[in-house]
Amino acid sequence: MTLPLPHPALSATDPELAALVGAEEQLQADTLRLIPSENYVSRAVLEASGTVLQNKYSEGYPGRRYYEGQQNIDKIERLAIDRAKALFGVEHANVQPYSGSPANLAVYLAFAEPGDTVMGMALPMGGHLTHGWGVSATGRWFQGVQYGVRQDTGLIDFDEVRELALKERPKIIFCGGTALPRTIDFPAFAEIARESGAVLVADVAHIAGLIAGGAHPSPVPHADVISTTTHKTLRGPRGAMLMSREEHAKALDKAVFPGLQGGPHNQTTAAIAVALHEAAQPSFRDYARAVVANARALADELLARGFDLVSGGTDNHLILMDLTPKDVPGKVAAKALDRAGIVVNYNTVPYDPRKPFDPSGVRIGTPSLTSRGLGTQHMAAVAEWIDRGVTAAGAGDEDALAVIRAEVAELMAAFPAPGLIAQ
Ligand code: DSN
Repeated sequence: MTLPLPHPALSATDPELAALVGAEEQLQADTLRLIPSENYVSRAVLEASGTVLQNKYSEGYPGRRYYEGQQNIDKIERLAIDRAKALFGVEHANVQPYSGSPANLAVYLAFAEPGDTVMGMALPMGGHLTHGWGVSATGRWFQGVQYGVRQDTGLIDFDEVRELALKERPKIIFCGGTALPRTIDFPAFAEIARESGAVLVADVAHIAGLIAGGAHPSPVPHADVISTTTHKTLRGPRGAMLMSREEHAKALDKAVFPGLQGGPHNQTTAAIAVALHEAAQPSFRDYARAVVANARALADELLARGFDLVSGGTDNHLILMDLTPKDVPGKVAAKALDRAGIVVNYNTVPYDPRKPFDPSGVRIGTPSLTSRGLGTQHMAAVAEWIDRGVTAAGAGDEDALAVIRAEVAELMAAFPAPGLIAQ
């Protein structure tokens, strides 16, 4: 099928919007998408998220709704719940959070009171806004105590985390984040949470697909609560889930609804169910392993080209590059790479002397390119393009960026993107 995909009703009703959707389809097809939190969903997931389920209000939970006409919706939500429980091996799953930030807010509502101390990784160290960072509601309404990584290794120092937890006695400890290239040691966090009397929340948004596919250790049974988005490595729609042992089920459910949200987005619930079904297939285990193999190969190729990688490499899907030695600011590099058809995001690195809106680093990852079928044999070319792109960014060489863009488009044309082809 050639792009743009046919959207006959949309094109007839709103050609302006249809053209923009078509342009985005073309962009996603032509570019090398390296943002580690993005992916390509299947056509099945896209179809499920664009159905008449959109039309239905369903406040409450299956069998306990405040609206009638739930004959099908209850079954859909139960299917999503059962599939999440089976895939991750958990006793309880709530599939209603609208996205990762609301899911994490629900955890606060379930286990803490405003003003309580909570602990998480600092945002510039690789954590997430909702883990108690100052500008977030979680840092304004709670006392956010933040841990980081060691400057010399780029790794979490568990002695420091323990010391901080025992001193501050947080109600909640978050582990996980948005720019962590290394395996998260869930047992070590669980021990600290037990010693300090905190609820341990594993925010596995980035690595949920790797966990489901057996390519990263599971937080089960170490974490009290598992929070995740569904659209990153898990390759589902934009949404989120909270999972736990049965003992926390009621508190979490009450926090999501009626505590924080109204009616669940049933079209998203359906698409989550489809994504969980896909993630339970043997081929998804191959995918998860390939994501990690590609990231490791790409990291090696970048190191060979003199790039400075935070923590020296990666164990997962993500690579954080400190471009200070290349003398090119992260934002300048990211914008130049975008012009070269390579989509990344600029990012702070631990102990970054620069500001978050103009930081030293660039964050990349392999979930999307792996979904298109690129393998370790392609990572030298990807690293080479990044290297040439960063050099061109520093030199202001637009011609060089245009050459890279053409080369990238040629390779991507040979690897059609899931969701953008007829299946
Ligand atoms: N925005 C997500 C990411 O890119 O990692 C985290 O919320």
